[in-house]
Amino acid sequence: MGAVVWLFLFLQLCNFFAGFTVADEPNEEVKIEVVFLPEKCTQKSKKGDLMNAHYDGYLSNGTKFYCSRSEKDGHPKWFVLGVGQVIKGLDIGMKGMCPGEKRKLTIPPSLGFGKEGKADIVPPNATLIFEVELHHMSRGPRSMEAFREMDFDNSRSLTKDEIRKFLVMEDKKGGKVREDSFYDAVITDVFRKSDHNGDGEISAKEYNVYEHDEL
Ligand SMILES: [Ca+2]
Ligand SMILES: [Ca+2]
Repeated sequence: MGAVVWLFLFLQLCNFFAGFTVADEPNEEVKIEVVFLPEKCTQKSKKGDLMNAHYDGYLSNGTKFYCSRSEKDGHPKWFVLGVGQVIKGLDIGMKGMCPGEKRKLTIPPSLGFGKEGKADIVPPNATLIFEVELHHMSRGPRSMEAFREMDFDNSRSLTKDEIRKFLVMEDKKGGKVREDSFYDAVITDVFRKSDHNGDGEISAKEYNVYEHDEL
């Protein structure tokens, strides 16, 4: 459970592809090919899940334009599925996956970077091919269960001290407590992104931004 909260915090630091929006074009679909399916597949990804995955992106001529394995020491990427943190084609194409599964996704321009493309990386109107591998997933990082675990005094809001206490506690369990400056940086970043009214606490409402986002 504590891990989920950590993921929430890391997620705040990791917003790859965030903010790209594309027009809905319902007749264009993501083509999904399952490349590898583990024997055991009891849990399937759904909207709001926290995903930890590798994804390599290619243009249709085979040029690799993105490789999660060569960035950030090759750590798989964290993102929340289905809420626009990645391009729409990935949000759609990575639903219903189980941990360990590999897929090849062919994403039309309208569900990728559209007419504009992306700077010098993806040309306009490009069809994208992604090879994705889901390593791990968990319930959404913004679950209220995670919130309650951090809200030590049950005040329905989180102070910096509560979050710090929680992180240190989790790290103690894991056997490696880090420098104060590390926690300071994480907490500052979390508050910058989540404390919308700037009152120095993260309320339940500020925390759980996805609660009303379900279809
Ligand atoms: Ca509290
Ligand atoms: Ca607040």
